[in-house]
Amino acid sequence: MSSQYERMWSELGLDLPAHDNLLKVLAQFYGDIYLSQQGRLRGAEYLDFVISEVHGLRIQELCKAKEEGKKIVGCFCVFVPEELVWAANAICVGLCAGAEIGQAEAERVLPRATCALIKSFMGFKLGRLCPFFESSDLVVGETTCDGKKKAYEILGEFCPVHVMEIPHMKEQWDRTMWKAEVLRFMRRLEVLTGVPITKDRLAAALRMINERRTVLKRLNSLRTAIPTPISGRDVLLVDQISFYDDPPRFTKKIGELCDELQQRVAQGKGIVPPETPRVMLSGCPMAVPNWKLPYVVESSGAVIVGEESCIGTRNIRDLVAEDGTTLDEMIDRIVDRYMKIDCACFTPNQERLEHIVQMCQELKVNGLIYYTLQFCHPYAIESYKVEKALERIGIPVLKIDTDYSMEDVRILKNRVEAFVEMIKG
Ligand code: BJ8
Repeated sequence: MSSQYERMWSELGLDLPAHDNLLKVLAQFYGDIYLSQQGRLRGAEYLDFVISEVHGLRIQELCKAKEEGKKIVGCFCVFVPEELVWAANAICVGLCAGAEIGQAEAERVLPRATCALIKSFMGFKLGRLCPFFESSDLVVGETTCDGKKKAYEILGEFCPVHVMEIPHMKEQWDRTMWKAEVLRFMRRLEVLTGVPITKDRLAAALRMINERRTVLKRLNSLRTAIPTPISGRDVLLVDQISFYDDPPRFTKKIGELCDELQQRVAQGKGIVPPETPRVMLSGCPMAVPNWKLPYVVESSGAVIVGEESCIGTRNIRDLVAEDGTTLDEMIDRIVDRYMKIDCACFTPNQERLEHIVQMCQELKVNGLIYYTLQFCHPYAIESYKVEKALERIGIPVLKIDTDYSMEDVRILKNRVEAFVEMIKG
């Protein structure tokens, strides 16, 4: 891919040697973790293609859109109402935050004891490694956890950043504040693009994003079958790609993959024997190319059947109601939908516990792996309540606290293998 796109990357200002290195690591990872799987669906060719062109064709599309006057808006958090971005005729993209590369750059401005996700996005920006970042006309941050909130102040020295104030409770006052924030974001987008967000434009954007969430819901419902018809790794990849690819194309391709999956389920076929221990992951989001733990789990005799995470069910559980007839009613529907997010940044956060219990029961899991990135206090502290809630329904929990390095893979594998042996019994 390198020579074909080198000019584009250079015009975007990427550090070409460092970027080449990133692509090499990505290709090797992908080969080892994804292409080595047996019995994948034909529809997985779309996933392979998107990943092989993630810094190529997709970026070319973004550059073309920019030439035509469109703006690119980069985001990190599922709290950012992307419907507004599309309604303002801009393109919304998720920014990379799942690789260790760039960490040394990040540690020039951030304390070492910062979570890997924050260090990763800072490293990508400072190291000029990510063409999505370099294409973005605006980066949207949020005041979810303290690490992110303070890191965006620094990031703002290197690119235009808009920070959304996120409520941390769910009282009436919090909703009022959140609606004001949504409206402030809407104005910022209108100034950025010069396109007023109208009722019709917003209705079309709501529909488009609802359709994407609906196809992901279908995928998640099909994978509940026993034997499991698709690997957790592949479903995670689908979730990750949903943040990058063009929404209508993604919805169509994943719809086709679901049709194939449905046939497989009807034939009673699985990618693993029916007695394979079923595991659910819960906790911090796994951004591309953070595939370490899913690989460890699925190469240790278990299969992942659900992800309680933002790159997982949290982002697709709720749709925005499409019954608003005025612009203000539509904004209200957006406000209400996003207030249902149960990120660990909220207090209290009883809904999350209920969702986890419900998922474990519906997916018939044998065990839950609670995943935290080192130095992530919201998710690490909330693990106490999750473990207690699951103890009440007899689901064993394994807690994994790690980062993006590969140094602990052996240790993780030993711990996961022991857990899988235990839940098998
Ligand atoms: S809505 S989960 S995407 S904030 S892992 S940076 S919390 S220290 S990512 Fe998140 Fe939005 Fe919540 Fe979802 Fe901080 Fe923890 Fe790091 Fe985190």
